Amino acid sequence: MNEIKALVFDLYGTLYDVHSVAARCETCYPGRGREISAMWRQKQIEYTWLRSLMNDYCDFEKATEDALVYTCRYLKLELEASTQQLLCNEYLQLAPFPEVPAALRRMRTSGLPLAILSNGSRRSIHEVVSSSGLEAEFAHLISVDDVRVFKPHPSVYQLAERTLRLARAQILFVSSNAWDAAGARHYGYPVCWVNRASNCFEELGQQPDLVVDGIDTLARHLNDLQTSQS
Ligand code: LAC
Repeated sequence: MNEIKALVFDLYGTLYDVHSVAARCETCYPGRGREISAMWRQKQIEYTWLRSLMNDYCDFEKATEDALVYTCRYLKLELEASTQQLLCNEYLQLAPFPEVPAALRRMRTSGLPLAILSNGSRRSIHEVVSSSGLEAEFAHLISVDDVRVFKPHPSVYQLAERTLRLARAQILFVSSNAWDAAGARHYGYPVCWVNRASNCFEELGQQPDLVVDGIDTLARHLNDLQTSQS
């Protein structure tokens, strides 16, 4: 942890709240919003894993759309084309978690380059980050589009190392998705797991180096680390 020269963040669920789409789901399907958004997210992740195993890459928007279609069919809800488009668009305008903007600013002004490494397509990462006004905080927005496979495939984690031109031991990888944190740790990054909901970690033979309850706690931790080194 003492050698950290850059921070690389996961996007969905780590910096941005994917369940902010629940409100929109609720307006389309009253009483079912949370159920739809939870299953939609789970299916979206499953489809990225399955596509990777099948060696049949599609971009994240397509996986997201397919997951919504499946979810509505499973729950026996009619999905009109206009609703499909409305809900999928919501994924391009996710809200950051409340503590994120100030915590990112604090970390960036302390001199550490910040980047995002996400399963999102170039377009979706760019749209989410710019619609929340946080673009200036990041030195790099890195998409799996460049390798056409999804996390936790090692070639995705390698993208950050290459882009930042740093050794993996110098990059702190930050994710609230425990499976992603395990994948990054297996690749060789020091890892911070953002555990907002007091969940248990995955049983994948890896453990995070640091566990925090929010990005603001990570910013404080890094500040303390820098102060103790100076
Ligand atoms: C991402 C997903 C894994 O942003 O949350 O890559």
